[in-house]
Amino acid sequence: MVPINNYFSLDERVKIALEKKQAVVALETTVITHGLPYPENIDLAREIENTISSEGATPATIGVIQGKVRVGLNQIEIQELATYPQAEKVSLRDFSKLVVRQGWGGTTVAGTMWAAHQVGIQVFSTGGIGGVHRSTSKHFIFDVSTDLLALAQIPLIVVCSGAKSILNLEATLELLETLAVPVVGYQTDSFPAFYTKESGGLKTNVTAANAEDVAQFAKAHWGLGFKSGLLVTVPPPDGQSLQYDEVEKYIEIAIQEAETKQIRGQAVTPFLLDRLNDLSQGKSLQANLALLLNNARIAAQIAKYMCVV
Ligand code: PSU
Ligand code: MN
Repeated sequence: MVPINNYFSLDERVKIALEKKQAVVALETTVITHGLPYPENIDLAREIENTISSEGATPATIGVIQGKVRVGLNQIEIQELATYPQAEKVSLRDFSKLVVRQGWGGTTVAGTMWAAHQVGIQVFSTGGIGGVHRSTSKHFIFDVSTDLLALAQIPLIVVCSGAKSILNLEATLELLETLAVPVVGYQTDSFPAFYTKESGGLKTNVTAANAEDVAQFAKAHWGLGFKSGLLVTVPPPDGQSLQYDEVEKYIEIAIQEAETKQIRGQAVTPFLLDRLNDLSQGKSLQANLALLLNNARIAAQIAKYMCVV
């Protein structure tokens, strides 16, 4: 484990769990600051942590609080972060700026992976990762999430429900292949599109039978000397998947709006997520909550198997 310096603040419960080599699951906070509306985001954060605890693992929600990279935010800190007016979106290149400026921010998948790895956490649960964007401009714009770079470089198991089809999912999967990131389908070989169990025939590169199987893939991957992460994709739970056509309609509207308003850079994903929440009038939110809880439960089980030597 990397020794913690002053830039980090490690919660005592998380520290003890890591020292005792117990299961810990990292959680991101961009979903709180830039992904979901308030106050649903706060309630959800609490429920996710409870789910992980009830599986016998320790949750470690990660964010930047007044210039400190905090691993294991408590409920008060999560509330403060969710309501902090200038909370930033923190990916890999943003940490140093926030540390120096004493800023506050929600960590993206990439940011959370990196902070989790610094303290020795191996498993991370989220909803959807960033990836290769569909074009939001008539001009060519090359918008690829740092999440993919992080998956290529940081040895962590990332449990998610694929990615929202606001992205070009086929290009995202191709790039994951190029970057040599194993994409492990949880009890399926279909790559999920967040709201839907399938994504027009896109496939994972291996199927895991259960949490123990996932842990074995990770141990083998790292035991062989590879340094990349593993992406574990869990389909949204039954009864929670939305109609593909309906979601597609909303996404096309949202992308069109992003183009008209010339939304660029870091603002693209939060803009699209926000419009999707509005256009689906809460339906997408319901599905979002259900899969986040489901992914957290499975991540906790995987984390427990990672502790078995
Ligand atoms: N996709 C979602 N919900 C999210 C995100 C993506 O369905 O909340 C967030 C995650 O934190 C992810 C980030 O890491 O957006 C990706 O942003 P970008 O595309 O700017 O890298
Ligand atoms: Mn981007």
